[in-house]
Amino acid sequence: MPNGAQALMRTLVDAGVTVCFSNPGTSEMHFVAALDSAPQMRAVLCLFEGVATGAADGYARMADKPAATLLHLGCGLGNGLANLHNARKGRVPVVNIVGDHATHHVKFDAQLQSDIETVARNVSPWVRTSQSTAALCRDAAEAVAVSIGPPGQVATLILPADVSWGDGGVPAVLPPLPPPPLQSADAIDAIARLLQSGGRNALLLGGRALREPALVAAARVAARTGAKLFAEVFPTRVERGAGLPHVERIAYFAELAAVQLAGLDNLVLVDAKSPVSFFAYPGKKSDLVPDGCTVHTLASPAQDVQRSLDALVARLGAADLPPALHKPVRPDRPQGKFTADKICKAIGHLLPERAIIVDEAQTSGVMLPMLTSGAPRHDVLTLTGGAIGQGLPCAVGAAIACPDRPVLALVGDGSAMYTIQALWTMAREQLNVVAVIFNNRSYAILNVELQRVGAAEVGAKARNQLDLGSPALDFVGMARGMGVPAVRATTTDEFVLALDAAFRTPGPHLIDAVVPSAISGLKLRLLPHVLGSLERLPASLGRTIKRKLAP
Ligand SMILES: Cc1ncc(C[n+]2csc(CCOP(=O)(O)OP(=O)(O)O)c2C)c(N)n1
Repeated sequence: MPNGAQALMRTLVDAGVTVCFSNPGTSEMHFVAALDSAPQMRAVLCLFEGVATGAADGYARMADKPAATLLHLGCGLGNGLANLHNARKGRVPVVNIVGDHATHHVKFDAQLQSDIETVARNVSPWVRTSQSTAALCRDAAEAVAVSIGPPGQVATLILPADVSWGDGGVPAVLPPLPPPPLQSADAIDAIARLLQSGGRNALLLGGRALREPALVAAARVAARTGAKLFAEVFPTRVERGAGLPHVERIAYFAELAAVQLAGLDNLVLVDAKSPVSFFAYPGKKSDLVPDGCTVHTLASPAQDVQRSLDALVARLGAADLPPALHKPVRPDRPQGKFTADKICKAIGHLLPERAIIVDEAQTSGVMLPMLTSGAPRHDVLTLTGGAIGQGLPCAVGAAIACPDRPVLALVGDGSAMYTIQALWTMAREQLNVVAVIFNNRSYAILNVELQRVGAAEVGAKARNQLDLGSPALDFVGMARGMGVPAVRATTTDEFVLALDAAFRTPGPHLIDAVVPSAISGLKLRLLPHVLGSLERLPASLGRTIKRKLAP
């Protein structure tokens, strides 16, 4: 008869959960011991819980199934919350196993005792403290099923130590997963009619609608009706590049998003949320849906996205229409002054086939979508919940999910420092990750935000809160100290050579790219014009932006 932990391990593996990103403590020791009873379970040690949770997020985005995390009580879970928040916003399945004190120990309120359920609830709609060894595996199977959804979500199973060590564990099987419902025929019919009505219409694609089959279906709808295709501002995973349909991402800056959406009569949501401004700003609207535009839902996150889109294509008689696809086109090798834009250009120039880009480049990545749109097909994973410190961990998970694909993590220096320990896991697991740190020695985006919120006075003390230059961060030293080969690039040539070499050599690499802030000084004042050059905006729209936003 297995103990609780051994039966739990079996249950997870049988349910398809075969990777566990762990940072354990004493209350999880039986779970740790049980790892050796399950050869199919890969256990990946992470040196901070935020790395474990971000890695589970990245893994599930690419593997299309959940990984487990193993976290130590309320404090360990709390350390992992920011990246669980990103997973929640991205509707990504994650199964947290959080150890707890043995049930008879709780009343003593020992040092690490805390209310774990309360910590979990903010990110995890499904939370359960398993009450007995006999019930444990049924709870675990339910957690996996709930996490898969759709919609994908975070499920948290709290595992008291005595439930884990108790005898009498009974492995359980995953309950049947009912197929997600299709949008009603009436609703699809109504959407087909309005798309053919001749107004200005658009589809807003999110979640699973940004994968190739859904993109192709959406592109057929666009070809038939003239509807525009938008993507959510921070997609969970978008498949893009040469040979795939193009979608314009809604801009982070609400001023620009408003211009993108201006004049729409109908906006059709496909596994996406109606667009809102990232933050509130004095005197500005939070809801980005323009006045006079009606919002419709073709597929909610709980519905079958692909079949709903296919039904719309069939209803429009568009199944045989050729979708508009991106042609293969790469930028030339960059030259001249070393800037963040040159890095994006070098990436467009060199990106290997089937790369996975984890984009936490912040201000430095503004030109990335444009400069990679015709690169060989690739996936982009973005900061779905805006909680920084996600890029390096997410790359760990993506590389474990797809060991045969190159992973490129693009990370701002400020963002990198939240979860820099991820480098150690990359080295230990010998993951094919190239990490590019945009070392602009600043929280540059916050300089922009300082302007945008209309703060009355900006003095030296305020500016100092956004400055990372003193002392300068040595990412080469940090990477080498954790076993990751690293180089510093201070010129465009050095960067291109370093990136090329890193892509050609297996295992992890870090490039500490010392670049000026992409948006500082003059550029800060010219920001609206810089925004105007974003991905594939028609010239007329660019002119409108300049008119509306010029300082
Ligand atoms: C968990 C969390 N803490 C703080 C923030 C606020 N924040 C947003 S961007 C940012 C700075 C990012 O700096 P960096 O990664 O260097 O990119 P840059 O702005 O320089 O392009 C901060 C601190 C956040 N979004 N999430």
